[in-house]
Amino acid sequence: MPIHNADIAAIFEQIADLLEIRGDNPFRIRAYRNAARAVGGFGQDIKSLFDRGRELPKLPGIGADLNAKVHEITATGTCELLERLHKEFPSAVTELLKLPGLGPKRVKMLYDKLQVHAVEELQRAAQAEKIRDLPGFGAKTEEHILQSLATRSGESRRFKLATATQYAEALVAYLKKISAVDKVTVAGSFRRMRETVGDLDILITASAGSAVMRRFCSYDEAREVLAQGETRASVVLKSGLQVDVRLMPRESYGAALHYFTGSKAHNIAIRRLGQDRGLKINEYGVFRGETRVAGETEASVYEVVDLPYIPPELREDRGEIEAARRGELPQLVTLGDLKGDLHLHSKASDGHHTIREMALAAKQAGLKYIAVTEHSRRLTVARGLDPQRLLKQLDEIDRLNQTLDGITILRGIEVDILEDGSLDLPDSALKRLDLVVGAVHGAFDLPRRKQTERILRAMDNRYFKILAHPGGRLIDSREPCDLDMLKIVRKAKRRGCFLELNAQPERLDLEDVYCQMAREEGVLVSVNSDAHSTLDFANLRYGIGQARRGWLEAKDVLNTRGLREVKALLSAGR
Ligand code: DGT
Ligand code: CA
Ligand code: CA
Repeated sequence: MPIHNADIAAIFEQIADLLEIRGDNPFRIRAYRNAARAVGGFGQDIKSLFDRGRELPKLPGIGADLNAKVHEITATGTCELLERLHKEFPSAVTELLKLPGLGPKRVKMLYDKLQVHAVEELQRAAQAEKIRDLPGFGAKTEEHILQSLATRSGESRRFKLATATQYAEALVAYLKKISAVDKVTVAGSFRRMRETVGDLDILITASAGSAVMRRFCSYDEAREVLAQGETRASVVLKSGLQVDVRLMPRESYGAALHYFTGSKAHNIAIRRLGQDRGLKINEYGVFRGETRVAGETEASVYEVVDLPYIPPELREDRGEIEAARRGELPQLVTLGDLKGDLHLHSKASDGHHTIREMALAAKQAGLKYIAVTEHSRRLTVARGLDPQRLLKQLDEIDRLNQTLDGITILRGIEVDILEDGSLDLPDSALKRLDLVVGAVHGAFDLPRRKQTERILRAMDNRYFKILAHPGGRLIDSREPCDLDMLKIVRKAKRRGCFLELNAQPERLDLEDVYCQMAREEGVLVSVNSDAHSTLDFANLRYGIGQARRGWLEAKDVLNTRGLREVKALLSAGR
């Protein structure tokens, strides 16, 4: 039975949610959440590791009991504890948890106080205005609930890029093992590195058609075959992710790759350029009359319309064609350009590893420096640091820097930006640091003017350097704050501050259009992992994907610079 890390993580999350609704021991709940995080972020496929007779390396938060559960899940596809919890609660409760804005705490409240056990009951309760009177809800929340129920019905589900990557990589490996198969590429929004993807569009070349499609459709993770022909097939995976596979002739591969990578808007613009030159461009090639003139490679498609190759991340018809024509396409930043990471956590706040372990993992990931940036005291759930604990940590960092080779640790903080724009720690503590990262962790729904002023005011602090996850959104569960981003970018420019592009898969925040704005205004962006474990450095690739979608070059990214230059930029203006 195929089980991916994401499936194991999802089971642990479900257990945690249901335990929380039940009102179970908070430590136990937290243990399952940590385990979900550790498993979900683990770089190798655990099931295939076990299949090869290997064991899990020591993962944060995975003790003997949880390790046994990981084995149980990979072997049986489920977990006895989850089954028991499912018997305790109606299955519709799990549906409630999927609604944006409804975490287990709120679902528990609805369940206990209003006997809401299903989405339909939720809707009725909201319409009857019963929800607004529950502690911690209010009329606004009630309205949000009704809105999200209304939009939910029409909207099909999208997958976060990092989640889709797990499914895509396993499937590509499976397809490549078929001996008739030659090339396999995932095109579509996945290749453009969009933050979420609707479905996977896979192109292959192979010597024998129908047999390949048969093998694809019998992939053991396929739940449903929607269509199966000689040269194309569509299936829905157990996860709900749809996959379209197309077999293309070798001489059409570049044209097909171009066509199915999209975006549609980009394709239409390119096709129009072809028409101006008397050419027909489609997924089979570029044609003048009946004669094929290009299409074996993607570059050849661009060449016939007198353009240089345009990287997939730029293909959104947002000015890339004009830039290409002028010879002004950006040289997009790559993962290998990153020299450091300026936002991460250790055990001291809500991370899972020691500073030393984080530093060694960063070095392993090819980085030269990191900044340790724990939460500040206001964030009690994350064991935020007060000035005293912070100063103690600085001594620890100094000691580590004396013993570690090939990696330097900067002394930082992720300080809370309070509702009035003041910072959660006094200047006397901040001035001891190499780096102050500021972040909003509450009051996300202030009106635009207030929210913007809050950030601008925080930036007035002379020690403030990087605005972390500027939009504050979580892809599946929280809308971005209402902000005048242009004002913030310009203030950052005046103040010598930087904006973060947070690489956590559910954040990917700065959004691409604001990366482009920062670049145009001359504000550097810092692509940071916000790692809470040694495994999280792997997420930098998604941050880089987003940076590329935002047109960023290495020179536009703060942490592509060497340590000395970064330190100078961080200490300027203090
Ligand atoms: P998604 O799946 O919603 O995340 O987004 P895409 O971009 O992967 O879109 P999808 O899967 O519907 O189609 C894949 C690509 O195929 C798309 O990016 C461009 C191309 N394509 C689809 N329909 C059309 C069309 O009507 N005209 C043109 N020119 N291209 C199309
Ligand atoms: Ca797609
Ligand atoms: Ca598709």
